[in-house]
Amino acid sequence: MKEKLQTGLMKWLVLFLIISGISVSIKAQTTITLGTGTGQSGAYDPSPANVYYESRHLQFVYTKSEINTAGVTGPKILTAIQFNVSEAATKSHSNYKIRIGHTTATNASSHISATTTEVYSASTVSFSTTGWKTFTFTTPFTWNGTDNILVDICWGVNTDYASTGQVYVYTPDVTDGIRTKNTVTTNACSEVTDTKANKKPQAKLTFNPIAPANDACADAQLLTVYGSSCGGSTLGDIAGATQSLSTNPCAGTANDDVWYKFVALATSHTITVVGSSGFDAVVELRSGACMGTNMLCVDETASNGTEILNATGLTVGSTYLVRVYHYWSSVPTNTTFTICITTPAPANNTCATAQTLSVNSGTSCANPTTGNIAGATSSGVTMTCGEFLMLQALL
Ligand SMILES: [Ca+2]
Ligand SMILES: [Ca+2]
Repeated sequence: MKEKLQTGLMKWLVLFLIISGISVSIKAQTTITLGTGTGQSGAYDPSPANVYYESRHLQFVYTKSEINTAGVTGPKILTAIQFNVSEAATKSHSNYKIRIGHTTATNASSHISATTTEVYSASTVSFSTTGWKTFTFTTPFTWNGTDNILVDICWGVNTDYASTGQVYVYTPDVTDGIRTKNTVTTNACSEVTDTKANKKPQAKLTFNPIAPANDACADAQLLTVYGSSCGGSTLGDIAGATQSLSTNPCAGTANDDVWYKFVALATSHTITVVGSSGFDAVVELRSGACMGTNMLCVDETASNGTEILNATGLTVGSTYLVRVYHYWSSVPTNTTFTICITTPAPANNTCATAQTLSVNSGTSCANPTTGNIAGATSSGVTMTCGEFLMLQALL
């Protein structure tokens, strides 16, 4: 009870620190800014905002190297892109499409024929105000972390044109920073780009972590069940995980749960989860097929604590589910933990607690007793049977 009270107080203290603005966690989502300076793309030159041509097909590249330098390493999910509008466009864009692909090209010196994913499309887009304009992708792009990122934008055919719509570009100019195909009465989206300029748009890219392999119950990771001691903990990570169950019978907010499963070797097992610094683990045991039925929850410690779930009443040979998540809705500074399943010693593990057997009255065993050595440890008796006799025979 006292421990629970302390844990509760600790959680409220952490909540107070968060509300007070004293950050104890960081968002897993990361936004980086690429390019600096006050150079502009030009009234007629290609840019995501310009409306001088009724239709345009643009290509430009953000390199792995510059993304890494800005603090992001892949693989990651690219979820949004922003451009910094320096001069508003006085006409709107029709049928605006943003497509993203992998490329080994480091600039837009040649047309890039990479496979792309259409991440955003809209029948009308307006760059009518200055400042950062955000495009949140309806289909996020999974960046492999090794290639450069091709941004391929097209629109048209617009109903009108004007020599307006500029964005801030890398300053000084980047050689072959952007390329375009310009058309007036036909749509350029599938046209090969044929004109290049040294005006690479500044951008903000937003990345999310890739979901862990065991994010969904159906992909629960099978854990080894050890004997009396842990033969090796499994490292878990909730980075990028999302909520699997709409209702949560345990404490906290399960918006980042990951799943494990194990086959019971005994009627009791001990599940030990140790959270890293900042990680406040909640552990749940569930039975049955996915998502299963709640059997037990444990949340006795706060950040960096050890949670011990004592599972009892298990059926030997049955598969059970274990769900682990961070107590708070925010993403912890460290998203990892370790998990290990061990087996408590059986009741008759020692000579002093030897089990009394029923003696069958006849010559047949009508009333057998089931035994289980899972979790049993050596009682220190000198070996006189089995392997010892086998050794003698070999000698
Ligand atoms: Ca999940
Ligand atoms: Ca906890």
